[in-house]
This record gives sequence, C-alpha cells and structure tokens, in this order.
Amino acid sequence: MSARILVVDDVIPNVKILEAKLSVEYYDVETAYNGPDALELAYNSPPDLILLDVMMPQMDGFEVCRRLKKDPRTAHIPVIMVTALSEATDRVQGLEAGADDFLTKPVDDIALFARVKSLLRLKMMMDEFRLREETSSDLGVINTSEEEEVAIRHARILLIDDNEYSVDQITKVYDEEYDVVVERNMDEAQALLRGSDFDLVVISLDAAENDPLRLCSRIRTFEETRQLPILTLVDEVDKDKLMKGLEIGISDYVMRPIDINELIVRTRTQILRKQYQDRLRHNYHRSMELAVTDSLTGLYNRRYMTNHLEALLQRAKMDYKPVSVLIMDIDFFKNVNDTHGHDVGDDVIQGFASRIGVGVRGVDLACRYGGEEFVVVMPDTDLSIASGVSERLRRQIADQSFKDSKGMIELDITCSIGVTVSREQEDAATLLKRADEALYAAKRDGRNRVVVNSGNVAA
Ligand code: GH3
Ligand code: MG
Repeated sequence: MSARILVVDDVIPNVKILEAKLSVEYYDVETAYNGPDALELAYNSPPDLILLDVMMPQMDGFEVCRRLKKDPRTAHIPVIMVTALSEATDRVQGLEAGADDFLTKPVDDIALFARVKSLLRLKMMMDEFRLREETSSDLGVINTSEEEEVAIRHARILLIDDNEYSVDQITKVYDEEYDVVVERNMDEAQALLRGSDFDLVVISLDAAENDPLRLCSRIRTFEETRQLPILTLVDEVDKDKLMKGLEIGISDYVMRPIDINELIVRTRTQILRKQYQDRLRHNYHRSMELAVTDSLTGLYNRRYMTNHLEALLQRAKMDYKPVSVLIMDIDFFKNVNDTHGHDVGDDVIQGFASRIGVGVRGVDLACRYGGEEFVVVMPDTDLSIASGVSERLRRQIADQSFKDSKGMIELDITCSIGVTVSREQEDAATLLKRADEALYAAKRDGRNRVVVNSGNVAA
C-alpha cells in the first residue's frame, strides 16, 4: 500500500529516523519541523497520514491536531500522535484533540507499521466511501450521513479470552458502547464466528488452551470471515507471537497490561473500517439495483430491458428459440390523474406493476417502459403462448378493480396489449416497434383487448 505520509517533529534526528524507516517500506515521506509548516503542507497537498510529535515549540502537537481536525480540507486525514513514553495524560489529551492513534517514543518498528497500515486501510475505505457518496448524491440516490454513529454504537464484538480478570476489565469498557459476546474456548468461538455477523473479534494471544493464532489464521482463510477485523491482546514478552500474528494478517494489537484508552481507540478504528467496508458493499448493491430498476414500481427499467432483450435475441439466433414481447398500456390513464390526482395515478401504476409481476413467470422480464406503459419479455416462448399470457394479464387487470393506497377510491382499470414474436436476425428495436404497432391497433380497435402481430408480412 503506497501512501504519502507527513512526519512532523522539531527534532531533526527524530524526523530523519522515521523518514528512513518509512521510506524503506516504500512510503512517500514529507517532513515538517514545526506546527505552522505542517499545517500549510497539509492544507496545500493533503497527505494520507500524519505522524505528529507532541512536544514542539510555538505550537504543540495537540494544537496542530485540533486545527487539522477542524478544517474540512484535512479533517479526514488520520493523525498519529507521537508521545513520550511515560505520559499517559498525553494520550488522553491527544484523543481529545482528535488524534486517531498514538505511538510512544522511542518508536518501535512493529508498532509503527501496524498502526500506519491499520489507519491507511481505514482511510482508503473512507475515501472510497466519500467518492461513492458523491457519485450517488450527484445521481440523486442514497442518503446515509446520519446512520454512522448509530451503527458504531451497535457494533458487535466477539471477545475470546480465558483470563477472567482481563475479560472483566474489557467488558466493563465495551459494555457501554457495544454488544459483546465472550467466549473462552477457541472451537466454540470459531463456530460462533461462522454463523453470525460480528464487526470485530478481539482475541487474547496468551490464552492457555488451544492455539489463538490458529484461530486467527482460520478467520483469514474462511470466505465469510476473511474481512473481519482481528484485534489481538498480547503480552509484552510475546513478541514472537505478535510477529506471527501480523504475518497471518491480524489487524492490530494492544499490549498487556492493557491501557484502556488505547483499547478504546483501536477498537473504534477497526469497527469503523469494518462498517465503512460493509456500507460500501451495501451501497454498491443498492446502486446496482437503482441503476437497473424503476423506483416507483421496482420493475426493471427500460435501459436494462433493452440490453437484456438484445442479449436474448443474440442467443435466440443460435438456438432458434423464439422470444416473445408484449407491450401493455393503461387505457385512458390521463383521466385517472385528471380526476383523482397524480398520487392516485401513481398508486394505480404500482398496483398495475405488481399484477404484472404476479402474472408472469420468473424467467420473464417485466419492465416499466415509460409512464403507464409496460413491457414483458418472454424468452423461449412462441406466439400462441405469448398471446395466452397477454390475455390472462388483460383479464387480471380488468376483472378486479384497483384501490388507491389510502383505500378510499376504487377504480376500474383496463389496458390494451400488443404482442409479437421475434423473427430471425431481428434486433430489439425492430421487435419492440412491431409490438408497439400491435398496441396501437388494440387502442384503435376499442381498447381493453390484445392484438397479436405475427410479424409475418403476409398476415
Ligand atoms: P390511452 O388509452 O390512449 O393510452 O389514453 P391515456 O390517457 O392512457 O394516454 P395518454 O398518453 O394521453 O396519457 C397518459 C398519462 O399518463 C399522461 C401522463 O401524465 C400520465 N403519466 C405518465 N407517467 C406517470 C406517472 O408516473 N404517474 C402518474 N400519476 N401519471 C403518469
Ligand atoms: Mg395509456
């Protein structure tokens, strides 16, 4: 993952050390030696991540962080505070200033890269999310802004730890914000994970029984849990286990004895990332749906139907199977709008669409073709079957009256239908045009009827 990282520290050797370490891992590093310079750099060309020293003359790191987080140009950039080892209060103050994470000096390589990677992954998700949101709102679909905090509060965590004291300590912290399930046994935990939707799994690497690393590896292997963030709790003396864990792909770690603030921050980061990821996926499906369906009726839209019909006709050419198409149009629909208003008109369109949906087979494709005009594409269907379907649909509309959504108005609705079947070497436009001619004939002949156009010139 290549990224631009801004390193800020007033002590030149500190900057140089971090720069050297990060450059080895192919990050692009920029440097600043005081707060104002850092801010200017960040405003002018926002980096992907900022490593920010706390103790600096003029403007300290807390102030720099506050300003970064207040400005919309830079608020989304993750900030890692670099604090002196002993200062626990610095951490709290850093978090209050809006820092996303912290590292203690002297900066340990494992911690540095674990945190940098974790925050860069989160930022990638968020950037992608913001981009999609922009596209979606440009298109006038999907509005999500307010759900975020709610979603975070209801995050589900599986805590796997067999140390009673530690379980007690952690659940006390989590219980206020999250739904926590505690499991002491690795096999049970694995079964639990495969069946339900957790947002984060917290695993103690020093669990006495079983092998926690094996569980981590399994979580990464199985499709359904591959994306699940893993936060591990690890004893200071267990560096080897930690290295193995990072190789396997754990998302982050907290050292024992657990610093509560640290646990809170890292938990939140992982959950945020997971939830952004889930929402991206969800929105992707949603926008796919929105792109192909009509919002009023839920039927396919015209563009989708035409593409699909074209593909069907291509296939039909090869296997000589007929494709039938019917176009139906509500009779005197303008009267409904004029007499009862547009909302009642919309209700009728919805009711009409759902009767079509019920009346056709699963392989048939029903679409809203225009205002009160609908098309049904029937693969592998000859004209006699298609005209039978048309007649059945016509009756389903005419035989039972429609109600508006308030249940106040009852309306008798009829429709006219034109139906035809594909001929060899025909494209979608030609086929639809012939069905439309049949529909026109049905209207002309008195409406509430089906007209069949065989496509045979002699007929
Ligand atoms: P015909 O029997 O010849 O089809 O007559 P008609 O009144 O159904 O046809 P016309 O084309 O004159 O009018 C169709 C009307 O449908 C006009 C348009 O305002 C209305 N309409 C189109 N789309 C919608 C919609 O989404 N909702 C509502 N309520 N009305 C719509
Ligand atoms: Mg009409």
